[in-house]
Amino acid sequence: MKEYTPKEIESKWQAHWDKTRLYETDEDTSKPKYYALEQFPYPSGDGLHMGHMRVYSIGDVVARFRRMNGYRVLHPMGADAFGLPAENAAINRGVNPKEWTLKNMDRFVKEQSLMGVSYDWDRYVGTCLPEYYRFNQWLFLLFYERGLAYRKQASVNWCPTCYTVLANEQVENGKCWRCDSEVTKKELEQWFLRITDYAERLLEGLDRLPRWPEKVKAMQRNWIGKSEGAHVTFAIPELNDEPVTVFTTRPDTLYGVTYMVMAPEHPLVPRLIKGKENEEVITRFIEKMRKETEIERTSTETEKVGYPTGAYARHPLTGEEIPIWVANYVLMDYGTGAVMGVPAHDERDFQFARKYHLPIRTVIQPAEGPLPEPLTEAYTEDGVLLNSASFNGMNNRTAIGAIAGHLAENNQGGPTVNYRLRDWLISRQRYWGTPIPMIYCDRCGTVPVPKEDLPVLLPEDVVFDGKSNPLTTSETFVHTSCPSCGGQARRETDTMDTFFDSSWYYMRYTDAKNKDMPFDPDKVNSWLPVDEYIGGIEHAVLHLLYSRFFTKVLHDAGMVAVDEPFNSLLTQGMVLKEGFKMSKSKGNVVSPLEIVDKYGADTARLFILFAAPPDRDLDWSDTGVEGSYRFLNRVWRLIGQHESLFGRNLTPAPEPDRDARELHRVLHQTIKKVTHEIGERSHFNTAISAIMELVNALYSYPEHADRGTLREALEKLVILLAPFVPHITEELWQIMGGEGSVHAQDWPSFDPEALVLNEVEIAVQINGKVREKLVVSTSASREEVEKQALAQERIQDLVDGKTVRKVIVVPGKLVNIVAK
Ligand code: ANZ
Ligand code: ZN
Repeated sequence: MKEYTPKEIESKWQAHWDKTRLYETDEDTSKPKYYALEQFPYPSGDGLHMGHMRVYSIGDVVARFRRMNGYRVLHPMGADAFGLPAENAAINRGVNPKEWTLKNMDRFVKEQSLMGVSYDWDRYVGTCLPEYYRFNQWLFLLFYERGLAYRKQASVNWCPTCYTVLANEQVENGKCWRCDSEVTKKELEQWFLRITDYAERLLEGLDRLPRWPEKVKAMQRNWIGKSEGAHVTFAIPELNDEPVTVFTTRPDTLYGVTYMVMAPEHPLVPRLIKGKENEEVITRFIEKMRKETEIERTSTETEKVGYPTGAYARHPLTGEEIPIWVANYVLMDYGTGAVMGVPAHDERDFQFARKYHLPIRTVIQPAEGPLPEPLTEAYTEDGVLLNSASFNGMNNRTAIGAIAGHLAENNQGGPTVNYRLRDWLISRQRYWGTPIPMIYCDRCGTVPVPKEDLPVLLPEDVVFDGKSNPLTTSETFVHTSCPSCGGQARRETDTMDTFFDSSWYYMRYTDAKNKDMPFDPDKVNSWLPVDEYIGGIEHAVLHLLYSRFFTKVLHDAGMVAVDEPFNSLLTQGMVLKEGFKMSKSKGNVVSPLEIVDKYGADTARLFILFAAPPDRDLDWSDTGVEGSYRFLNRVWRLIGQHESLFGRNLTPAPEPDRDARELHRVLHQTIKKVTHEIGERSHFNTAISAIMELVNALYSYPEHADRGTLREALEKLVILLAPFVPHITEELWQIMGGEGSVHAQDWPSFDPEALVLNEVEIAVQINGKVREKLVVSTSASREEVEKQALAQERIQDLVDGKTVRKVIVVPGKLVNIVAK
């Protein structure tokens, strides 16, 4: 047989698969469905990196394995193609963002194809294409109709370098997630999606996802940040008893409240300070606070700063009047923007009270006895109530419910739940995104673009100066007519956060060419939920939370039957080189294409899958790559050695010899292991090592043993390897005279009986001396074993002329014949 030439083989089969449409999605609904999905890439200017190669290799094994197991499989690919880099290329190098992106998308498709991944390219989705983004607009209008999209003036996170607004999720330690610039605050009219309406359902749904990593679920729970507590309403006597409500997780400490603190931006503050001593100071303080980020204000290193407003609030239970302060550490957009100060039992309040000489009143003490007076630190543990009127002596945990209940009965508040989750700010002042389909008319106000007028196309007559939103520079775009009154009107110039695009692309794949709707509900329901979603841990909060939110909204709108999109989630580990993440800055990048060029895609895939389980980090190793290449050559030669077996009709012997029976056992043990490791555990590395052992067994199979059994094992070997290394196996399958494509074969099933070790070699002794070896069935009775032993020619010769006095059988070990 000729030599193994991966380059030749791989391009040949890739072209052939394309031509025969081998990976077209099977729509035969009599089969069970399987949706295998890898996160689609952002088509950067650099092409595929090793991380991409790893995800696609994993996804491809999953998809191929399921197809061979009789599933109809959806395995699509696309490009997450809107976003800043295209626009920055436009600003810095004067290139057209659309051309730049389309070129990169093309490059990604080519490079993904070189890996031999089994995508159905007919369902390709590019989010920057009008045929896709028109449905972003369609969905935005659906959210708007359902009261889930709204516009409000908001103090927003602003990146002065990217010149755009960032969602809270995109601010990391006070810095822009993209460019690392210090994020500032800015007041703007912005579009939001009301994700907070879904906070509870987003939380509850996590409990129904047993096949998600615990770590990811914990990150989402933390982000949603549910906190159970109470609202407490105080009255402000000088404002005619106007109510002001605080949120607390500790209503049990209510009798220990000695002051109240409001966020500087709280709407009541200007009225409270009017004409008072601190009016000017506080007004300046408010201005300053508006510019600071949440992180700056709440960091533990930030000094707590406050001012008394000069106004008072009446305590709902004691009637006592307590001073109202403003301070930096109270945030306007958490809870109600106002808190009750309990210095005796809250660390932060204790510091604040010490600094500003506010009274400290103990209302909880340990069961063992009183706390020191004055307190030296806040007592934050559990205990029993004191100084709390009729609640004295009550355990504080019980008091939480009792006091909250008491407040509710008297219309002074009551139990409530608060979430850290904020509404999702989707407005971006950038060009390369989906225009928000809204129109502003002086007469009619905010008017949605009618669905039949979609898409609102991105204009091309724009200026990229890096200083303003390019959309505002297009006269043809900005000026329009009102859909309602026909008068002159202005278009919204904000575009959508690109996370909007990726929140539903996996639904679009199920009906990628639909021109009337984002997708047909029947089609989406025929495939969702995704059975295995493979991607990076960096999307644990943003993308996965937004996608879950979209699915729930579309479920409520009757467009999708499920309300959780991803049944199982596999977060792949990083690709390292010498212990460090591969990165341009570290200079340790290995290019996937170079490896493919040198060894072939099969070697690259095999190495990546063999080197580590998918959720672990993988250390790149050149010797490991060479080892994979050598293994494929070994398989190639193995088939070559036995080429003569394949031209004819050769089946296993009806009564196979012992070596054949052993090979049969090893083969079935391998089938069992590989099936389990891929199908149940996604441990592709251990599946591959099992196959390697089978190859060893095939190499040591003796020449005299049954050829039919060997041939069968070689065929099964090639089938078992097919999901990992699709090209070489297709070539070998053809050489072996296999019918059709190896990738269309049924996955081998294993015979549990074949796994049983059913023969054993025992020693035959005469008077304690080993004289012969004998293979017997493990199920043979003592009598049978004795009979067989005595029937051996050599034994008969040796006992000839003697009398057999006794025969001792030790099952599975030996037969001892006592003869005199
Ligand atoms: C009184 C109290 C007494 C509190 C005590 C705690 C301990 P989590 O668990 O994060 O929800 N708080 C409420 N709104 C706030 C805001 N806008 N800015 C800053 N702090 C705020 O925390 C809830 C607690 O954080 C609330 O319970 C409130 O302080 C404070 F011994 O009320 B607590
Ligand atoms: Zn109008």
